[in-house]
Amino acid sequence: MALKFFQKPETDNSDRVPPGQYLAKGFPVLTYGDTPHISTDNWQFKVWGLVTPKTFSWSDFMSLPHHEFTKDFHCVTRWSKLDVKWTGIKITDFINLLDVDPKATDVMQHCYGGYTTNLPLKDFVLEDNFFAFKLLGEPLPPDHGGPMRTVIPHLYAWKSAKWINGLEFLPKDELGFWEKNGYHRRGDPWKEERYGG
Ligand SMILES: Nc1nc2c(c(=O)[nH]1)N[C@H]1C(S)=C(S)[C@@H](COP(=O)(O)O)O[C@H]1N2
Ligand SMILES: [Mo]
Repeated sequence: MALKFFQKPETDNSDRVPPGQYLAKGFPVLTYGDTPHISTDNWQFKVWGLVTPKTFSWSDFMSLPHHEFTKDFHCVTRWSKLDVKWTGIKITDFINLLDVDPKATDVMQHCYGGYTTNLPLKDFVLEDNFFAFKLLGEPLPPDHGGPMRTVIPHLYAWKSAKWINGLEFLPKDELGFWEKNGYHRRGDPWKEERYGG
């Protein structure tokens, strides 16, 4: 069975690439400002707002179940990357540790370096969303958000917060960094929710 002499037909991924996007070569880095460097020893994660406030350490996070995720990634500047391989912790598993006030409808993700991005809770607390701490089996590189970022695969990648260090639970939507600068408040790549809205 000389299978290696036969090439698989080129896979047609066009149905996985949202309108107006093209496939990037490699995995571009997109950051506004400088890359913070945070060691896992000093890393802290806080929750506040409409939730019982708490601070978590790196080992608190690591004690939650780890999963492999293979997800497509779509940047609003029009590049997409298919099948990015991450290791992470489900956002649903983390949220289960918290005592969130039922009046909370939205969440602001906060990051080392000051970046913020907002989401309705119904877009945030989904089985497919996760905190990523490995990329291709290696510790997540600082440029890609290491030691820890979120990945929200169904929305444009500016919602996937690098160097995340906190969640603020809100009674209504508020705008994060790019959203204040004209990006869409939700950012569904299949509806091309790029700007405004
Ligand atoms: N903290 C922080 N998170 C961020 C950003 C940023 O500038 N700072 N950029 C966002 C944007 S616009 C994109 S496309 C992705 C890029 O992730 P990557 O650099 O790993 O490709 O991160 C998002 N998360
Ligand atoms: Mo982006």
